[in-house]
Amino acid sequence: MAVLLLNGPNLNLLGLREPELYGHDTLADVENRFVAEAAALGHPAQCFQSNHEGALIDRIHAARIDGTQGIVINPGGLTHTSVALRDALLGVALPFVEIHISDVHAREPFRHHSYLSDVATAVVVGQGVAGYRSALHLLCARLAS
Ligand code: CA2
Repeated sequence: MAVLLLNGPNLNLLGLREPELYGHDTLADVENRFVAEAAALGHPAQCFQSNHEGALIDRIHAARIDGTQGIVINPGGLTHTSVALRDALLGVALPFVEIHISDVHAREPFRHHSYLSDVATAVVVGQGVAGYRSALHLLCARLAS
């Protein structure tokens, strides 16, 4: 059962800017660990990052027919704005876990609302990049249930 890691706008800057908020690991570090951890759990994994809402939506649509069984997604700032991303995830009807590196509830009020959380299998916030591993485990538990 293949899993997909999606990262949204600006997450390509991981490890390069704002380490106090997002840590020192790069996106490549996060993706490599995700693929290795997924393999250890018996799941092939693919990773995709884009700064473009439409490209993320296209990748979610492709997941419907490429064997993907579940998605871990950090939608970045689109979390707080995108009905279209919500519609895409609901449209493909794949289970997904939402992850945020920072504690969005301890930040600006506009980060407190997510267009995805109420339809997510689980939401992980504020664990730093270790949250990607937690999100993967939550997704795999859902896939095994
Ligand atoms: O905490 C998270 O993971 C966020 O999804 C990150 C988004 C932010 O808009 C959300 O409210 C919470 C921002 C991603 C920006 O990523 C950067 C990483 C390193 C340096 C600069 C930006």
